[in-house]
Amino acid sequence: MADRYAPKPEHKFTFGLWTTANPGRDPFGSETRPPLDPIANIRRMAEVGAWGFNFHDNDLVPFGSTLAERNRIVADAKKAMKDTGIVCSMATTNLFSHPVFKDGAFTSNDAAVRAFAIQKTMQAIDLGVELGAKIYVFWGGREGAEVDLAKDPQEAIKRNREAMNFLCAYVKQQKYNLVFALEAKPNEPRGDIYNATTGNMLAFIATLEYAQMVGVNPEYAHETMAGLNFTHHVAQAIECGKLFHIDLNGQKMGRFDQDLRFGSEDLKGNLLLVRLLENSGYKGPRHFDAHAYRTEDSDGVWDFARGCMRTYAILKEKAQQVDEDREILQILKEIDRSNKELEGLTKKFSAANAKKLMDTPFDPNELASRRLPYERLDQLLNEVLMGVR
Ligand code: GCO
Ligand code: MN
Ligand code: MN
Repeated sequence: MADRYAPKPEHKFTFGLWTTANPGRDPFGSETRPPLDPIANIRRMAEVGAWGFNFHDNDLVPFGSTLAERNRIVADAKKAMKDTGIVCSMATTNLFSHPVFKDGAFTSNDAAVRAFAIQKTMQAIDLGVELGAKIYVFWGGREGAEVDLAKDPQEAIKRNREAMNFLCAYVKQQKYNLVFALEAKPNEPRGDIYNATTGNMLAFIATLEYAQMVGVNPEYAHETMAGLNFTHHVAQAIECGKLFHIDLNGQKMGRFDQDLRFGSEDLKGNLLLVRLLENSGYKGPRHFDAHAYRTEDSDGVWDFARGCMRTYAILKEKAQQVDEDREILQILKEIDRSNKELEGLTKKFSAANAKKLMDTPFDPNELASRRLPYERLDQLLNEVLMGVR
């Protein structure tokens, strides 16, 4: 029998080259896995059923490579893509590994570092577009501070804005078919990172010169680290037409950035997240920005990758089951207390509506007594999840 949870191209599952190549290094210990060549990585991703891959410039082309080396690697990557059918869905810049970026890239106090960061990003955009990327992610890992006296946070936001405006204009001048997706994170590697949440990013985007080509790339781990509700952030991004990309993974609240296998924590939260993505008509990639446990060997990495995709496919089925469950539907119907007349009054302000509303009598005690059977609703959701419905 065919595996109904097998990954399919229409799932749009993607992995960053850095995710499956993660060698298991952490602040307390060295690598537990050997390096993985990027071209072999691309081929293996295709083999396990990913639709696409993403990369930082230096995941593919090592920092400081010559033009000839770069071109040879690009040719090899294109061949792997052609042979396997995998696409390059997103590209991004590594503006965090080299010591030059130790105090920030676009927000550094040093104008030469800022200019170098923009130059490096222009080159990385060219590289991404050459491989077919349609989305370009900005994650400012070093755009933050430990010593707030050293960098004016307001100035940092302005510098970040200037960089975005410059790079948007570059994309337009080059006539690239590319949009930007900004990824927030509250901290790590910096003590505090500017634009710490997806909500901050949405507000920041509204101040950009080419705001229409800039959206967000929320990451499950990042809002969760901060103790926030990730699904609410994604919903807000969707609601304002700004969900351009998404980083899915697993994370416990209040910890360092764990980047665990998707669904390994908080299955209920992830079920509701998948339901939101699937029901919203979101067409973008489902990117797993995570890595295998440090305890895994090279083969275990692919168990990790398969697990991310399989969990998503299962949760997608469960979400559908939730939406078809008669008892759940009945409760949702019961708590949906729409009222055409009142809604007509409050939808849009007019003097007549305001007057009518002022004259409308309400009985707060009667309203408060209306039943909200959330215990039963949540139990039913749990039972779908536990597989007994
Ligand atoms: C993290 C971040 C990164 C970015 C990546 C792409 O957890 O450290 O999420 O993995 O997503 O650098 O910009
Ligand atoms: Mn992360
Ligand atoms: Mn990420």
